[in-house]
This record gives sequence, structure tokens and C-alpha cells, in this order.
Amino acid sequence: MEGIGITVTEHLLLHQKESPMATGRFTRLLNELIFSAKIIAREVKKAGLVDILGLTGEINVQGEQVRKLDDFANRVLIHRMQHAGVLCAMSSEENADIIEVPDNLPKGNYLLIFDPLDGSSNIDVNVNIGTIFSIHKKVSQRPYVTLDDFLRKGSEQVAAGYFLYGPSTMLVYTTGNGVNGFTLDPSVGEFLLSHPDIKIPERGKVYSINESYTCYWDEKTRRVVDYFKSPDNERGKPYGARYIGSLVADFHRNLFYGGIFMYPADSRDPAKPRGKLRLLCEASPLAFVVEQAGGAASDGQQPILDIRASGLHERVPLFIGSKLDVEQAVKILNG
Ligand code: P6P
Repeated sequence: MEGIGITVTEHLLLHQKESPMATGRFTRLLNELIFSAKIIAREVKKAGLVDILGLTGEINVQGEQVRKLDDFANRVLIHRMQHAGVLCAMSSEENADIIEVPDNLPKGNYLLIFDPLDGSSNIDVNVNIGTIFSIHKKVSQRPYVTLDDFLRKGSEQVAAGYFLYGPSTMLVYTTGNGVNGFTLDPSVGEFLLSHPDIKIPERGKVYSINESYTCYWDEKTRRVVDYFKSPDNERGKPYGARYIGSLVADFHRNLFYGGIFMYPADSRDPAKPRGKLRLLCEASPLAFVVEQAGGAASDGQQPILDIRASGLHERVPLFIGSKLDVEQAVKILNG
């Protein structure tokens, strides 16, 4: 019937045969994630009105000050997903160790990895922020979960995506059969299919990087950025500079407009020689999405999806977006 949208559950059922992932248990997992996102979106929308801004005074495992909305989003996701009955364990960007599902709660064999509120430094100034998620299946036969169950390659993900809290609230995700975008219709409280079969332009017109770190980059990284700023590049004119400082927002814009987001290694912090972004809860899920949309993601040497994590909070340099732009960056870095 014209004018009535397709919900996420309907879309999963419609594509059940193409996606072995679309089982009842996966649908339940996704619907619990969606419910969590609706709760987070509600708080984000009113963040300016109640005293939920500011800091909790705590420092997270990344050494970053935790803002209240960060902490709220993290607690909502952990509570809801522990009760979903489909997970055996989780890992959050905000928690140092894996989060198991208590023995008194029903379990499943999915593993969920998430960044509860990426871009949180922008919360106080009403800039788009997001929740990034990565879903694996437990493969070890052990009756219990260990860190090893999380230290996987991105290519082993069974699903990945993000919620974007902005002028509208969106869900963009993949189960390995392309990428689809859903927009929350607050009047009915449902995410409706708004961007079917998303494909990123092969070559973009935007480059995203924090150029205040230029003095900390190596020579080849500087050459990459100079390429995108030059009129003599493959495009024949300089790329536009766009940098929101919120990975999900920068990624989402480039997914539709085309372009490249870069967070290279830099020498600012000896504790973070491989840059700031995390492999498991940021780079890997977005790499799955972008490759399914026809794009590419690399750490500068190899595809992000080929990297086997060596630690829960391992950081990697990230070059992600339009295929030809990422390939060009990698070519210069290895030239
Ligand atoms: P910088 C937000 O804190 C975040 O993790 C990403 O969302 C964002 O892309 C990046 O950090 C911004 O970092 O060093 O440019 O401020």
C-alpha cells in the first residue's frame, strides 16, 4: 500500500532467503538494539533541556572524560542487550573488559561490540553523534566466553552498522547483503526504510581529516592530504574539506556524497602511535558497511577487514570511503 513504509523487521523478513543472518534470534537482537537507540535518541533530543550534559567526573578506559549522555547510552545498551536473550557477551568502548551476560539471564551465541555514543565531544553543542555496533557469532566450543572470542577479523562480522542521532535519527546497517538506511518516524516510533541499497560513489569530492595535526604526521601522510587538496589530482580539482569531528557523521556524509575520511597515525601521543580510532568498535564495523556499499577501508597497509584484533581496545589508522580515493591514499602511503 502506497505511503506506508517498510519497517526493519519487514525488510529482514522480505530478504530472509538472501540473508542467512535473518533468523528470529538475529531479528530479536536487532530489535533490542533499535529499542535501545530509541531510548538514547529520546535523551539526545532533550539533552539541552535537562542537566544531562556535562561530565560524570569519571574517566573511561580510553582516558577520555565520560559525559553523562555517554554513560547513559552505555548503561542502556548493556542493560537491554543483557536481557535480550541472544548474546553471550559484549564489549563497549567505555568498558575496559568484556561484559558477560549474567548466568541468571537467558543467553545466545552472538557477541556484540559497540561504541555507545561516538562523537561525544560534540554532545554539548548539538552536533550529530552516533552509536556504532558490530556483531559476531561465538565460534569457540568453550562453554564460556573469553577475550579470544572477541579478537576476530572484521571479515568475520555477521552484521554491523550505526545509529545517527541528528536532525533525524537513522539506522544504517549491513548483514553482508548490501547496505540499507532506515529513518525513525517519531509519530509511529518505527525505523522505516528510507535509503535502500546504499552505494558510495566510486570517487568522492570531500576529504575529512583534522589538519591541526599536520605537524605530527609523517611525510607520506602529508603527501596524501596534499593530493586531495591539489588541482592536479585524478579529479582535476581540489576536494572539499569537511570535518565534523564526529566519526559517524563524517562517515555518513561521505557514504552519500563520496569522499574519504582519514584518521592517520600521528606522533602526538606516544601511548597512541596508531592514532585514536578503535579497530573493533569503530573501524571494523564501518569498514564492513563501506565495503558492502562498494567503498574501501584500510589502515594504510591492509584492508581493515583483514586485521585480526590483538586487543579489545586496539587502535588503528583509518582511511575509509570511496574506493578510488582510498586506493589512491594507500598508493601514496606505500609509494
Ligand atoms: P579529533 C570522537 O571523540 C572521535 O572518537 C570520533 O568520533 C571523531 O572522528 C574523532 O574522535 C575526532 O578526533 O582528534 O579530530 O578531535
